[in-house]
Amino acid sequence: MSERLEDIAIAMVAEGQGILAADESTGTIKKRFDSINVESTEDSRRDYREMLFRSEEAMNNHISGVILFEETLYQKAADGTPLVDLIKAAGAVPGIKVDKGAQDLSGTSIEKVTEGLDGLRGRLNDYYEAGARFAKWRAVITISENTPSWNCIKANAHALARYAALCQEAGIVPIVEPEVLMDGENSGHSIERCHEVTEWALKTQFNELHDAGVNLEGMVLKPNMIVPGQSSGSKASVEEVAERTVKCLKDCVPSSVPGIAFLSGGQSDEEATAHLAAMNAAYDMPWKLTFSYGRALQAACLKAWSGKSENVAAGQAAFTHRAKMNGMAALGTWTKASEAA
Ligand code: 5MM
Repeated sequence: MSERLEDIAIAMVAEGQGILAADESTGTIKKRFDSINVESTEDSRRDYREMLFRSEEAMNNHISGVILFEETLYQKAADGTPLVDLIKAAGAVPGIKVDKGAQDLSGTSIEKVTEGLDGLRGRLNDYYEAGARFAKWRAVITISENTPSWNCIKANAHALARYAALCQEAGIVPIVEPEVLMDGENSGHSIERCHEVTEWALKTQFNELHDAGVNLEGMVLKPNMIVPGQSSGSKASVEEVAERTVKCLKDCVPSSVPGIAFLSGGQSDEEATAHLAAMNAAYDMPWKLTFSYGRALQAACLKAWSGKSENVAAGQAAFTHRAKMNGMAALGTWTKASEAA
């Protein structure tokens, strides 16, 4: 495969394919495993992820890249094959989460800033050696009565831009993920408010990327969709989510960016698929629009597996189904009837 940033970015958003976000940090994977009563150990985490990466139909046909947590990048399958090699053998690009998590932003009570820039240049070189060809850094922006603040938007956009420039210097494609969260207690978190805040965050983001000299053709954007907050009590139609999301992206994202891969952010599996499908079915866009889901690709699989080796085939079938549905959504061919088929 070509080592050019632009070619890697294009491969990450290949036609009808998307990115599997399997980069749950130790605390997050523990929470996921707690929900199925499985102890989170190095081996159980390895077994679970090996099951995903050995899902041949899903990996070969619908998954273009996999975001890994650092531990997984260096882990070996039960038979000694590096997990990274399983991903490469399926024709997918291995990637790595490089941020050190969202920490409290000083001077505010609920806002966060993502840390991890110190020593990043050296870590990126190590990750490249280990086979990673793209990276991910996620910032979180919280909507509440008094937030987000300009300080939060600006600090996160600046850190994301510095991260992206360092990645490109190391030959690694940055996924830039400024996530406007859909959770949180706030009845005023309407779809209009999400639209306004996402537009603010993305416009700031692209200014910062420009200032940092980031090559837009060698990156992938990972944004949230425009949806009402979970606690708002309101529901939006699939058509409204699609229309607002496409409008917001067209207003903010330069056409030189090759692809946009959404996060699912707490939407149900089927909602995340339906929204992506509606956008691709109804709009002409200058970039590829696909998925980079964590929960919406893995929830059914995790449940079907439940930590039992005899359930590996069932877990893989569940993962394959969601990967296939989202692959169709990326092509705009998914309908509700596809789920039953
Ligand atoms: C898989 O979850 C990722 C890691 O989260 P933590 O750092 O909190 O463990 C997460 O960043 C993920 O890559 C994206 O947010 C997309 O995941 P969802 O579940 O929102 O599609």
